[in-house]
Amino acid sequence: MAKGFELAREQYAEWGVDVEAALRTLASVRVSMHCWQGDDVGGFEASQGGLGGGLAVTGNAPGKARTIDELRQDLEQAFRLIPGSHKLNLHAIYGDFGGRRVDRNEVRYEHFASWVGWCRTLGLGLDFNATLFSHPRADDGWTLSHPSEETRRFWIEHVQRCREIAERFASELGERSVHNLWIPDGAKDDTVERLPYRERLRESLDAIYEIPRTGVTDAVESKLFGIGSETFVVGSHEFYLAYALRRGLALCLDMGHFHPTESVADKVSALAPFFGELLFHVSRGVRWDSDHVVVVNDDVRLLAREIVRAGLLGRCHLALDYFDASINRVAAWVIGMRAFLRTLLEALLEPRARLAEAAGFERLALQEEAKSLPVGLVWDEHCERMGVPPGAGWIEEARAYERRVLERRA
Ligand code: RNT
Ligand code: ZN
Repeated sequence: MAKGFELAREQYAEWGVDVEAALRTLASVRVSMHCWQGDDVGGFEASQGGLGGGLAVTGNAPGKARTIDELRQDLEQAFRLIPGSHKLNLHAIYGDFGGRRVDRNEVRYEHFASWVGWCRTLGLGLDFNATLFSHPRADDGWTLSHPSEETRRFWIEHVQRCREIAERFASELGERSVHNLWIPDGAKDDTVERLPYRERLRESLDAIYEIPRTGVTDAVESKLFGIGSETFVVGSHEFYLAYALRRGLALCLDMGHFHPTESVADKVSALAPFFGELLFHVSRGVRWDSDHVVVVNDDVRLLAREIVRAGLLGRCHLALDYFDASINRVAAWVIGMRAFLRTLLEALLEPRARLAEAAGFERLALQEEAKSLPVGLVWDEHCERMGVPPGAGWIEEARAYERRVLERRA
């Protein structure tokens, strides 16, 4: 055990914090890592028309995974540098389609069976997302709220099948599978009609969630605006908040999907009295983009702290959601996962009892003093115990992988 860690443990003990307990809790947290950072939300469908739904990935770092094997190789490398045991978050376009054209309303468990086997070997859980973008039937900007009944039916069928697949994930792996639904529906300019779109979305959702799926947490994700849906988003926060409550679904809060000064952290305790489960898309909004690589910043810190303070780790599903093609994609995963886990550790190490007891100026003063407690030393110890490089030690390995594998994918 490193000397630094022992000192840190003593220092935390003086503040009334049990470092070993914090480390045990951290080791039990399973974060869902998004597959789509590995290939710029491309997926493996036989016919690809490019990224849609107002999502944009910028950058051209070498080594984007082009096949399922390359993506798995990259994921394995990332997980070797991330402490703990986690989950993989798949989108429906990432099936093992074997080069065959499988339309969205035809996806079946068989197309994902090889992912389940792969996850089982690595001890990973598996979450799922229906994909309602990057498809000719979504090109005009509408899916589940589409004026055409035929188009709505097509997408309803897709999501129903995805929930079935998630149910199978859960039973195969013996761990709950989160199925999250985000749709791009919205308009660049005034549609004149708003209510009909929302009524149609509500009807589509009623059809989708009619049959309960065992072991599946169904979540719905709102958005403030997207590229091309600046004026109107059908699935807004209020819409899904109301729908999820009425229907008993989980709510997904993406940190990049709210007004910049709105605190997602504050929503935790506002929603917890009404929701059994919540899903967070941990992300970083920068100007118009909602999906920059996660780093340790105040937004993430406050969110982690709120979840931990309220004792809600067991009811919150934590997933990453961002895509950056301007840097090494494997490193982008590692940076985000390590940053988020380190933030959770910081929250777990907060001298909660001591701060809660303090009155008047003392609480603020102690909060400030607590900011210089040695989280980094505890984090390094956690990495060592989990068998991954501590500190900046992982960077060399990521570089080597870049040279050995990524740069050779031309
Ligand atoms: C889009 C949503 C959604 C997607 C992924 C790919 O704004 O955040 O979660 O990022 O489903
Ligand atoms: Zn999201």
